[in-house]
Amino acid sequence: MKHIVKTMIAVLALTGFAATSQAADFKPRIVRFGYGLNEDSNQGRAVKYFADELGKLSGGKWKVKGFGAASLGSDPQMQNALIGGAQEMMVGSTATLVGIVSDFGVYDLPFIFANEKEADTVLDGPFGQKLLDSLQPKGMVGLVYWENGFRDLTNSKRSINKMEDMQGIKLRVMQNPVYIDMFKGFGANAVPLAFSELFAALETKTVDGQENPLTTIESSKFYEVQKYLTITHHVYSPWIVTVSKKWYDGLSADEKAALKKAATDSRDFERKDSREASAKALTFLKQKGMQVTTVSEPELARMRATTTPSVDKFAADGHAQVVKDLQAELAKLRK
Ligand code: KDG
Repeated sequence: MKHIVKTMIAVLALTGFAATSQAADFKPRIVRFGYGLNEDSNQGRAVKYFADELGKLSGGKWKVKGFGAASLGSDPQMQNALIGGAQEMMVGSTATLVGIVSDFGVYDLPFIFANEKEADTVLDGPFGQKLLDSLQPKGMVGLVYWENGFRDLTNSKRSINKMEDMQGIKLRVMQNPVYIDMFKGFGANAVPLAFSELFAALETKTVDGQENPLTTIESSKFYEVQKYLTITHHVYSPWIVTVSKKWYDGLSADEKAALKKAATDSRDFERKDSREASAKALTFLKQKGMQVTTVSEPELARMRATTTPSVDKFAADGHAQVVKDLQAELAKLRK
């Protein structure tokens, strides 16, 4: 009798197991995940984390392949590949999305977020979700935001301690009107250029400087071609993880749930990893010989005052509501 009972328990367990694995509806898939930074960067490490996580959640049926260093193209080129269904996934800057949904320019407004906590709360809350959702009619699905980080200045010509020191500096900026207006307001000669072309432009002195978070300055080895680093934290820059809507619409409910879970888990991993890497980057860059200055609070206040026209121009260009909504979210946080 005992033998029969044991056999029945084994059969039930196996049936139950089989039912569970059949309930999880995953097809074998290859997912091409493109990104712009090097594999050995906060962005590359998070793509690998995401790939490992989704491999586990799909029972090994999904193979996520990371393509770094803009090997699948620049951010705008990858965005078009997702919209056309030629590529499944990418992570890039929200700043390069303004050609698809111009309201994303709100995240480029200078001195908007005071710290990472504010950024996390707004990006992961209803305000950030509304912008993620605005991509769907355009052929992309926004999953989550990762952290690019607070941006600082580097250049090869001189130490920058005040706005006037930027006069005449050919400064590469992202291909985005808010950045162009902001740095023109500081007195620099703003040169919009794709990230994938930036190192070569710095090396050949086509441009004198650029602005990016410390983690990017380190992982992209800008310290090899830039002598001066100025800590300004002038913008908090998000990355955004997106998928092709053409591809996404063909996924099962289980596959969509696993994709979202892996994306959310990778967001939390990436932010922690980025902040740890950022805390170490300044020491590393000093050891690599960069001359570091930090702009004083009074000088930052002067810089902030000159950015008002660029903020007003962005609002006047049909973005008054999104600016108002973001300022309302921040006011709630700061009560
Ligand atoms: O994929 C890399 C870029 O999207 C990102 O690093 C953008 O900060 C950026 C820059 O300066 O282009």
